[in-house]
Amino acid sequence: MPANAFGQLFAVTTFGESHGPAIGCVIDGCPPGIAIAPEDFSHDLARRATGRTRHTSARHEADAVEILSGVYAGRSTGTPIALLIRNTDARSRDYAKIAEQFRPGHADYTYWQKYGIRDPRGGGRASARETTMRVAAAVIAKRWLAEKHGIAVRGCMTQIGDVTPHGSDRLRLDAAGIDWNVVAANPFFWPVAAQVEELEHFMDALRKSGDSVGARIDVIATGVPPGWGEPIYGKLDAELAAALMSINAVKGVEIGDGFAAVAQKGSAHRDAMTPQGFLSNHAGGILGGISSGQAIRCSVAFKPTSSLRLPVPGVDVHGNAVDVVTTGRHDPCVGLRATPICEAMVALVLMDQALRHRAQCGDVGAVAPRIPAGQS
Ligand code: EPS
Repeated sequence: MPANAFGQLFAVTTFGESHGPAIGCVIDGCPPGIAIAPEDFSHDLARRATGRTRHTSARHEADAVEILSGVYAGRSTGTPIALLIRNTDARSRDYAKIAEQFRPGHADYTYWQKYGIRDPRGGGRASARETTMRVAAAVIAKRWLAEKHGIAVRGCMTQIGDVTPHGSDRLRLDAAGIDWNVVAANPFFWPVAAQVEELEHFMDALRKSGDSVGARIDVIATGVPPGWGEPIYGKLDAELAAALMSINAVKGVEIGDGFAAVAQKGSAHRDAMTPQGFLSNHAGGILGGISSGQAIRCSVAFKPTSSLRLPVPGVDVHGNAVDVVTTGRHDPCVGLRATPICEAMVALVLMDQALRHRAQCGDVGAVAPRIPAGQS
């Protein structure tokens, strides 16, 4: 089965390559009546884009969205919404030298093995450029989730290399404790303002060294009502993990305490319930694959970028040993731009699950007792 589409009732298909004429998406199943204008996409697309700070790739795309269908008089009509963004700053000559080589750590080799052909320009379909359309589609999902349910999906960076936020235990990072104004005000989506200068130096030194580094992004969705998620094979956590894993360079996803749960005792991990609210949130807001009404917490691990100017032993398409050196405009930390992408994938999964819950269980309504979210 082709796999460039995901979601069942809010179904998003993306298309396009990094150096092709355009990238785009088609959203099928969008509820009618949602206000949508081209400028609504600008904020989140700019948060994700390259070329806005010296710490990301210097490629500068305008990322101007053209709405081709599905919107009339500023509102969604319920018909497929097609969005298009033209690529305007692709520099394919950067890839001439490595067009016949496989970059170690990159998808070049596996695409070649699978399809027997690949578009080497900018990594083609394997490029992080594709994530632009996920973020665009999620602008609509975020709006619907906020307006219908008061849901906020927000993320921040919680580790870069071995640097972690001062004064906060990642497992206890809760929505109430994060100053989202601080996150919005620095290019690292970092939750601690006092560390931003340290990160500037860290990134400058990294860029000069020619190397790259990994990162961790946390996403918190607040306001999700209990009941979303479809046991058994459409569990909310399973779909979140799959959606987040589908982002370029992701190597790990945790829900709630994730792998730290291995070392916990059951007496500590279970989230005590009181009529006034949950007393902790080790589960990350999901029990049995269904939202509990608590904040949904996901944590995502990004590997270091593989396109480096530092030489590495590799192989070319003819099977010869070569030294691979990648020049061009690459991100020393792809995780730096990943916060809006992770938010987007969480929002798209929630939107789809919301519509699916409404379709099957819309008549059930609110079931008593409903325990307040409590500790997020
Ligand atoms: C990318 C490599 C670079 C980045 C690109 C992602 O592409 P190019 O070599 O064409 O500049 O700039 O990111 C974007 C263009 C974007 O919009 O995210 C890669 O290999 O993934």
